[in-house]
Amino acid sequence: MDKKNKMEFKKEFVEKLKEAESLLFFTGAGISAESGVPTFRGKDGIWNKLKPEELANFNAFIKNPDMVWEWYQYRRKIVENVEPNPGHYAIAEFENYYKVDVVTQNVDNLHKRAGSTSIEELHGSIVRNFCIDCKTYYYDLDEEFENKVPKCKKCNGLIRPDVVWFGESLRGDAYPNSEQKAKSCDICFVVGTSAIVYPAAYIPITAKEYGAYIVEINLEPTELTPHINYSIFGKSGEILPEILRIVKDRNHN
Ligand code: BJW
Ligand code: ZN
Repeated sequence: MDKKNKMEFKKEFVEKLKEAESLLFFTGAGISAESGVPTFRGKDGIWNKLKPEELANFNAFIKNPDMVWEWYQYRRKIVENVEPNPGHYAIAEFENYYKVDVVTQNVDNLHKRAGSTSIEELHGSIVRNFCIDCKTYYYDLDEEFENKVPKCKKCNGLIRPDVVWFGESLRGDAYPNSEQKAKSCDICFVVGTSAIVYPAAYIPITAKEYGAYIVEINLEPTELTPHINYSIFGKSGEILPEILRIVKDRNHN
């Protein structure tokens, strides 16, 4: 991009970037949209056609495990066949300049594949599965399980994806760890999320309560927009590399 096409950012934000030592990126499905992973809500969201209550909860799985399994296999295939985009890569590269934490609601593993090293996956990961009875973890399950839910080799229990469904608590320490990171960051970027799912959406609210400067990057306003210090509307895969460029220019000139 030549000089005259450089994006312009609010002065106050550029100053905050200069002073900051730690950045938190709170991300949602929108950051992976430019990789070709569908979002949940909005005009191109997968929940325009499919209802979350029929798929993303434990009762739906027990009622129709093969159908729910098949849906996750379909989505697993999508994420295996796409690549991280410039937004994911920019976040990873910020680690050359700041302490960086990623708190993601995504289950697609793309932050890790892009090279980020500190990642909390609030809603689990589609690359892992576990037995609902004995909790044994399973990773690469054979193609034979495309349309039929696999059974546990140890106890014959049903195997499910290790994602967090509605009504389920977030696993392990993912939430308290994320909350800790929210409390200590200087700038919290809220990227590509409708911010309507809780408790995840408390993360940027907590960051603000603890004094962070909050920057939202989204195609459109969200529930959180009234609480944001600086909203940047556009594609995260274009905006994040431009923000990184400011930091790089400053460090290299
Ligand atoms: C771009 C872009 C580009 C596009 N660039 N931007 C009433 C009030 C409050 C809470 C509740 C309530 N009733 C129930 C609850 C609790 C419930 C909840 O929050 N519900 C609300 C929806 C009302 N929460 C839960 O159940 C959670 N657990 C819980 O509360 O436990 C306690 C408990 C225990 C026991 C009993 C009861 C409670 C668990 C939530 C789990 C969410 N799981 C999912 C599915 C994961 C598995 C899977 O992948 O299938 O997580 S739901 C789905 O939504 C997924 C996402 O992580 C999550 C958030 O979605 P996200 O990422 O924001 O995506 P979208 O599509 O909504 O938005 C995309 C955005 O990107 C848009 O804004 C676009 O504009 C933007 N965009 N392209 C930049 N290129
Ligand atoms: Zn088992």
